[in-house]
Amino acid sequence: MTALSQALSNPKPIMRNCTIHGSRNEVSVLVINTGGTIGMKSHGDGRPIYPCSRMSLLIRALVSNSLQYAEETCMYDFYGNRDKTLVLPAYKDNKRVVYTFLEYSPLLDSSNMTTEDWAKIGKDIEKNYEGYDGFVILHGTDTMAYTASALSFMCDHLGKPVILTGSQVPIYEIRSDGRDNLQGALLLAGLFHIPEVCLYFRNKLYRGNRVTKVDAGSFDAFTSPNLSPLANLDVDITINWDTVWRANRSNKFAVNTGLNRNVGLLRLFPGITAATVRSFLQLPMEGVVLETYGTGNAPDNRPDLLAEMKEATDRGVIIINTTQCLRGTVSKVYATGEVLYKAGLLPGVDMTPEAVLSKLSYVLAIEGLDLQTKKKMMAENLRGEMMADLAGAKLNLRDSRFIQVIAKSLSISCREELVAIRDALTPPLACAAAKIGDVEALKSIQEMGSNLSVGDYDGRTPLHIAASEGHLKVVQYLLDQGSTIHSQDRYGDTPLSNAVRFRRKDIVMVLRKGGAHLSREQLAVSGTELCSLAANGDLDGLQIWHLAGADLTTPGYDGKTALSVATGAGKLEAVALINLLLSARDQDK
Ligand code: ASN
Repeated sequence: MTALSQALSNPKPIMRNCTIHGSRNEVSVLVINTGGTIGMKSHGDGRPIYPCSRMSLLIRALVSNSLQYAEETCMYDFYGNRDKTLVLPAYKDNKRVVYTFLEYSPLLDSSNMTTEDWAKIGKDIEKNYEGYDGFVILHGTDTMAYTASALSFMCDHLGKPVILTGSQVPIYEIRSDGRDNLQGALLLAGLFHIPEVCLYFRNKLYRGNRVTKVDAGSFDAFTSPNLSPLANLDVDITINWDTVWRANRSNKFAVNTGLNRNVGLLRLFPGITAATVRSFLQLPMEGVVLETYGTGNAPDNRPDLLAEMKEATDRGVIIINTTQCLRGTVSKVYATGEVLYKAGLLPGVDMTPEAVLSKLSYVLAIEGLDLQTKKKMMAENLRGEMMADLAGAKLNLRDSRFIQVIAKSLSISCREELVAIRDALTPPLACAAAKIGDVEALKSIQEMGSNLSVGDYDGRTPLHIAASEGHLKVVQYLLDQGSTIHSQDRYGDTPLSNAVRFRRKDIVMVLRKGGAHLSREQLAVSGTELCSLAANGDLDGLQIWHLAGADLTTPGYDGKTALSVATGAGKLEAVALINLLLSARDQDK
């Protein structure tokens, strides 16, 4: 028997300590190895280093401490991939990250990456989305910022961490940064609910569409010039939760692989000719990132250049004005900037060139949109790629009567202390508002700048509580605000498993629409649960498990199915319901 068939026929692995109510001591991360220096090796004879396959086996030798645990516990991942599955030493709360490699062939130096490779990565995340808690993409550093930006736009309604990392020195060499980078990315992807496409490098987690590679020879290869890191991995791990971007969760996660390749980057320089600009803007060009000077300025004494740009924007080419400076934003302070907008360009605010290019590629590929809508999308903040328009959205801690009174009684007036009070007080307040179904209270708490995804002392978030209590409007509001849909409380429960337990059908449906799913551990015990519901003729229970995504044909611990149990127990209504649900499912297929 092969390891794979053995694992599939005897799935004792990482499901062993988990039930729908039980806590999970292991979280799982899929590592997609696309190539890059991190997995390269040297021939030892002066020839260039080359991408080396079977990384999971080679890494085993580097992580023998956790190998023993993997051997003892007979570790496999969901699909029974034993050879490709490894485990990190336990972290806080005794949690371990189990990680499985999916290795591409050929492994690429990232200079060879194309839009097809981005689509492949996106599709693999989509295919494996429900089987893992997070994703790490191993990637070369040279074009990592482009891939991270592109994935951020391709991933719609993302609810789990997708973290790109790599290294400057191969992981098999003695002074490699690869081990730390991989380990940090795994911890973050497995243990923290940061539902973004990110890039982790040298102890810092960045938003993927905010980074740029700035150093070819330093371990500090990346920077995020206009947004502070989402997390710092120093002695302690500090997550800047206020900065984390949360996508709206009213729909399921999906990956858009359509990307328009008729886009380009043009860097302005003194003396550039109108002929160069004209030939660059020729058909089939549809979207251009123009890198201009300072705050987005170009010569206003060159009508020939401006005429070329105007002619192109009139034809429908979208040209975005960005700055050549590493840091800062474009604005209209100078006449030399204003002329560009008169020529039909759009401001790129503080986006990196990598982000604008991939945003153009994504927006231009969306079918059925007119030019105006595409331009509007380019000006909007779609994935946290640009500075938000802060007008009217100021942190109004002092407006909150409640916080004000407490601050006054504690003689507190400085902003830092007010923020500390807010962060200490608002999570339980938000949970209390969710418990009584008070959407208005939640809105005010959010207006104070609070994070509605933070849990109470048991890790129960407002979404867990509203789902348990059956407050549909609160659930919908929280999902619209991007609350974390997959978070688990200390008992391993998610909002969906709470809604199942408390029989909230409407909420199960809304959560499922937003991409919530039972974990593989919960699915593994679902057969036994369904049999017991069938034995009791519990129609409601059967229906709700079905709505939550359980397969009614999953056998229970003794191999019997819910249908055979209901038949044996003479529960005719249950038999009829199961048959009805199964035939409806078959018709949907
Ligand atoms: N050339 C390599 C790549 O981008 C550089 C690296 O990964 N450090 O694949």
